[in-house]
Amino acid sequence: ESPNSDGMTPELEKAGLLNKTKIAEGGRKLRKNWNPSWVVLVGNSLMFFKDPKTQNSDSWKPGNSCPESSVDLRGAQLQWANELSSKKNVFKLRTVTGNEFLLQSDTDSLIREWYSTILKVIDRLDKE
Ligand code: I3P
Repeated sequence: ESPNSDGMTPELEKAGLLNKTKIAEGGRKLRKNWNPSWVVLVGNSLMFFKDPKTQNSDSWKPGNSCPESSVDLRGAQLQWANELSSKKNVFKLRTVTGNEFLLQSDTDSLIREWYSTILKVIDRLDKE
């Protein structure tokens, strides 16, 4: 029996380490502060965990440690944003509430996978 067979626990779509900075909160611009973040995509949410060394892909499950922050992907917008940084492989995620994040990885294939996986979730939610 799979751990998700109760139909209550959303499926883990993807997890991994990305560089992250929040650049706006409720539409208000913030100062960049790049940090490595353990990113977990589960159900309709993208979750960010603080300490990559002490986190793993089970961390989002009930009873485990809380994410530093969590983003509802419903109505979110995703776009490549290399013009917003001196780093390569940067995309921007904007929530309906006007929070904006940049996510980045030096590994081309990895950042492309994240981009397409997040986009797939956003598109699925748009159709609901
Ligand atoms: C910022 C820091 C960021 C940089 C940002 C700088 O300086 O160097 O890494 O963003 O550039 O302002 P500080 O540490 O003094 O806040 P990138 O690495 O994404 O280029 P920006 O102001 O042009 O966004």
